[in-house]
Amino acid sequence: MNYSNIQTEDPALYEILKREEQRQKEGIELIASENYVSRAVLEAMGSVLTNKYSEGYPGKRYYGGNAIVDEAENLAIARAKELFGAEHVNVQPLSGSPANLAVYMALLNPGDKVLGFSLDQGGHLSHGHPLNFSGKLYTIIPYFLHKEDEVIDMDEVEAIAVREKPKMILAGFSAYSRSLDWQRFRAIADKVGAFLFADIAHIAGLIAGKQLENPVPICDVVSTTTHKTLRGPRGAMIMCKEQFAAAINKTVFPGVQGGPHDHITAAKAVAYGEALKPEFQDYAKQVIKNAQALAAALQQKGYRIVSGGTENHLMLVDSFGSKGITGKEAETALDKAGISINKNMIPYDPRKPLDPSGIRIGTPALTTRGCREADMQAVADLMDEALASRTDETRLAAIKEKVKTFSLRFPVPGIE
Ligand code: DSN
Repeated sequence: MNYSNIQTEDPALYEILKREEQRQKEGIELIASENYVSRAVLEAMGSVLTNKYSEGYPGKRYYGGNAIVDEAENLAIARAKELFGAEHVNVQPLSGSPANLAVYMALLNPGDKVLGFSLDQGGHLSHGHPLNFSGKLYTIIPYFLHKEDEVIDMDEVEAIAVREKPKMILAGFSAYSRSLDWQRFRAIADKVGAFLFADIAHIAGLIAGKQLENPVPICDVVSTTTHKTLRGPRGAMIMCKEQFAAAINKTVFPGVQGGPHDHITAAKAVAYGEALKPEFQDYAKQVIKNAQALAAALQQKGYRIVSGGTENHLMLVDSFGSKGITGKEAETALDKAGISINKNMIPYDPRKPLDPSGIRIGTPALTTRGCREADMQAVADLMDEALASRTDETRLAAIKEKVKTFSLRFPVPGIE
């Protein structure tokens, strides 16, 4: 990118930005929650809308001069509604956890019972971890995977819901490679009189791209971040049925946040516009095809993929069970080879979170760069080579050169 003003005025930061650009161009990005935004999204994030304060909502602000900001926010809202068929959208949440906090506050009182997918099996911190607001303020009842097939046990979810009578059921994940049965979640929620809240942060782009079932018409409230498969700026939004609109708006602002980040709202509008184009459906389809090709290639090399495969953009690899390589060892070795992944607990992991048995990988970023199924074989080869050479610094440095050669074949959008 042309950072000419930063180059002149802040050479220290310029040098940092250029090195990060280089890292992004030369590396293989497999972190399942990451992606590369378009140049247009970057431009919106760098726009003059960052200069504005606009607490409140379109047409009802606490600051003057917001007529134009209102148009940007309304554009983002209209596009999100079209993309997901939502009755109401709030595009102001600054990120996923604040969005989820606003949903909890809108629907629940402190102490209320919530059913959430256990973090160590694929859930998210804000779905009830004891150190998170969710676990501290609410009574979290976790549900789990079936030990044999590593798929969420919906009969168990129903049994727990009937026994515990939660006020809210939370369906969503950050490390689960199977589709969620939204209709079954709805039926269970209705049976016990609970709100149904879906967190689709990881899969929003696959839903917008019409490759996975859309839970927005099925659930009461749906939150998502906007920067993962949806390929927008770092941020979030909440979609809900009209009956919850006032409560959601009130808890986002003034409940949880002050002024929205209008430059990010503008970038959300740009990203939603991109996701409405037919090409985005091709992208979403290719993300899943690539994930399945990568899972198959790793399985051929003897790595166990949790639940036996993937139906979305990500997978968990049981590196310790398959090869005796801990998640931390794998992350360190792959990092040295220019391959970014994250260590991750696998279901029923006997090891600890900071050095678990597995790694989580995903294909949204590589797919944005134009990689296809055949390229996934090369990625699996490079990963396997790096993991096998994990104690050999010279080998890892040589593999990093191969990773660079591979990566430079695929341009990063937004970086010329
Ligand atoms: N930190 C995100 C992820 O990597 O899945 C979830 O918020």
